[in-house]
Amino acid sequence: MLKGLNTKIIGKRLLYLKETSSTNDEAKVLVRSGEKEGTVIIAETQTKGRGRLSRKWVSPAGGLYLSVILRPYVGAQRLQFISFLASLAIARSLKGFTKLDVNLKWPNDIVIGNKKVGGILCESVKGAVIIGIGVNLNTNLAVFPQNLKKQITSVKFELGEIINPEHYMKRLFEELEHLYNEFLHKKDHSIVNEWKSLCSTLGRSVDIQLEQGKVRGIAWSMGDRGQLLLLGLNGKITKVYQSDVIKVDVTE
Ligand code: BT5
Repeated sequence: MLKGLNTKIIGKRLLYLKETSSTNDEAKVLVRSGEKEGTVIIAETQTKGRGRLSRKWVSPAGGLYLSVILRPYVGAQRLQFISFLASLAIARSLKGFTKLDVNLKWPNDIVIGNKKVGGILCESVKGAVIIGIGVNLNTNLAVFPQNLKKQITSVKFELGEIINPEHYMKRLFEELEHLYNEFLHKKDHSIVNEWKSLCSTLGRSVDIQLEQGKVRGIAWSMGDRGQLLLLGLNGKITKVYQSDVIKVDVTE
């Protein structure tokens, strides 16, 4: 139990693990056995941490790795939006807690400058949604593989000090629950507006890798489902949905 946690559901039940393959996999097992909404599974390290499309999430000690179980009872087409509210909750809580300049890279990266500090992996199982959250909180950058070191950072590195993970999690869960309630009350519009204000991708030139090939243009704005409105070289706007995206490279 987190001391002073001011939520009704999220984080009321916390399961701590020293090590696991992936907290999302643990959450899936719990969902299948009927676990209720709001339960959070946290691990100190993961041996098979996952990102989207089976990419690896490097999960050494010091980072925050957790999965939140939700049962939103909304139509399937709104489920995709949950990753936007989750990334916004991380950005809000990190900014509020550390005063660092935290931004969002479309569609689901939490960044400081142009370096990734956190990511989201949302998965649906049996009508439930599992929000997998990874944040490089007190991680030593030295332990990351060489190829990642240039593109990532940790809160500890940026702040020059360790932050208390329990205090941060309390803030995170409160922001997450607040935004989740807004989502349930169909206030997606205000979530998108705040996302846009923190989105460092907008106004930049991007190369977007889709399954069917690459699209190139300027990240113009976001639509009310979180989709990217891409201004192409031909002057036309294309809607890009996060579920179709393999990779986004900001080129300028
Ligand atoms: C993500 O995927 O960013 C989602 C990450 C979600 C991780 C959490 S941890 C708890 C829960 N349990 C899990 O198994 N997963 C979730 P994606 O957008 O596909 O980004 C993956 C890419 O991020 C990799 O290909 C690397 O380039 C980079 N990466 C890997 N580990 C990283 C780290 N610790 N910090 C920053 N970037 C990392």
